[in-house]
Amino acid sequence: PTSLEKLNKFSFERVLNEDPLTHSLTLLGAFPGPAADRVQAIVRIEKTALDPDRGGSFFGDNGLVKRVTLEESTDIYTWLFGWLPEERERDVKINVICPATEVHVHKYTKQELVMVRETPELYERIVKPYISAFPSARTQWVENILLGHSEQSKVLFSSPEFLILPDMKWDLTTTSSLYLVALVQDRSVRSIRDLRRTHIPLLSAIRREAERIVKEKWGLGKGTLRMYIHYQPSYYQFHVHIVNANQAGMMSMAVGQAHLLDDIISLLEIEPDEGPGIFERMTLTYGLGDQHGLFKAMHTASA
Ligand code: M7G
Repeated sequence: PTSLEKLNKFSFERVLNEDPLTHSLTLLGAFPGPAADRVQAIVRIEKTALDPDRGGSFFGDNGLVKRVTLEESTDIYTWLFGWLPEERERDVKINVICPATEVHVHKYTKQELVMVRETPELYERIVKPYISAFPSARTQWVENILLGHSEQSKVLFSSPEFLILPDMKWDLTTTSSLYLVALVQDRSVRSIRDLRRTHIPLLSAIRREAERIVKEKWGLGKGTLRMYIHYQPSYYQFHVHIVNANQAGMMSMAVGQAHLLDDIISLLEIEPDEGPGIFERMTLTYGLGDQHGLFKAMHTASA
């Protein structure tokens, strides 16, 4: 569905999630398929940010705010609801996944989080087999980028070891919400559990190149980036999130799930030369949604 005419064919089934913080709704429904069938789809609608260039245009004789209702007024504080004119540009951003699989439906359904403690033993017994059985189709998009089949023109840095390119979440222009991703070529590194001392040069190179790129392309200097790795990630092909340090409040930065690249490098630096690696020995604690493929097994087994 690439036009309003096609979007209007959406048959709504139910709300998967609602998030007042991001002003968004995630809907499940279907679009007509090629053979009079129905194709399951997820549509996420999000109110767009207000344009700072219009900061001076909200009030006044011909201001953007056309109507208000008073909610409350006490002492020096007042709050009201306001209506902007219908012709306001780009009110919402619409993201569509079609066809959407059951895995997508689970991923986008509002989830109850529980914290689980993954010991090295639970990793070996539950998580490692789960990662090994992960359908390769789900990381096809990474494979396409690594092989140079997709998003090639967007790649900002490329070496035999890794690529850096804009994350799908970024609008490619707003530097305050800059979001890049580094994708590692080595398919054997599935998650931070696989990192060893020998990976320090790779991780340091990602850090160095990311800092160089944002400086050269967007003038973002020292200390402007927050770089982290998810555990659990959604995709078990090693990658690093590279985000503007001032970008706040994203759920994907939650403590437990996001591990600073700097901390990981530092831990590897103190890893002994002999014996099992630090990430082989650590208990990793994280929040798991009740729709996650690991939820049942980990919730039952976790201490
Ligand atoms: P993650 O930690 O595995 O999972 O990160 P998350 O989605 O729960 O954060 C994967 C990252 O890759 C996310 O930041 C996605 O926005 C990003 N991403 C996902 N896809 C399917 C694409 C894509 O096709 N292109 C690009 N450039 N980024 C993607």
